[in-house]
Amino acid sequence: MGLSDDEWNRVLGIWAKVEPELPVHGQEVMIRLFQVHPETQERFAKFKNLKTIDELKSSEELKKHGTTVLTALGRILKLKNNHEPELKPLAESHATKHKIPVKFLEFICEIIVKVIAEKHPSDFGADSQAAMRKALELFRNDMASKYKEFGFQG
Ligand code: ZNH
Repeated sequence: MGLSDDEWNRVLGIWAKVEPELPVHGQEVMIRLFQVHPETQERFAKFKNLKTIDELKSSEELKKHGTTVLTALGRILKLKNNHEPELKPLAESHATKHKIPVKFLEFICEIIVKVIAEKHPSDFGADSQAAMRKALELFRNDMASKYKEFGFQG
């Protein structure tokens, strides 16, 4: 199910506030993902040995990866319902190379909403949060159907 113009405006409006500090948001999202769902950290050869919160916080690589993830997500969001060309290579690598279950995508999406809500309490009210959840659900659903095309059940 698609989003209305008003919903897309809300999604892209808050994203414009996230963008100037993408690395800070990305780092927080990754650390939170690993802390709340430790099984996700195991999927990263390059991060699974970071044990303590201090190690996670001081890893420049982790910050860089968080930035990569949110940059890719931002590109997809900005394409609204026409994200297929941007989504396809991501679905392919996550299905065939990284093998990341859809459940893990759900985890990270929920954390993204929470991190944005904490960092932008006055700009990300209930309606905007609902719109963002809807956009992320669209992203996940389309990732899941592409996964199947690549032979990964997710
Ligand atoms: Zn991911 C990688 C995005 C989620 C895991 N990723 C990546 C990249 C990007 C991304 C852009 C680079 C390129 C390729 O493709 O490879 N992700 C993303 C996004 C999301 C995600 C947008 C959502 C939102 N991931 C995820 C999750 C997980 C993952 C959830 C798990 C758990 N990734 C991953 C891995 C990798 C990636 C493992 C590889 C890393 C290295 O470098 O090693």
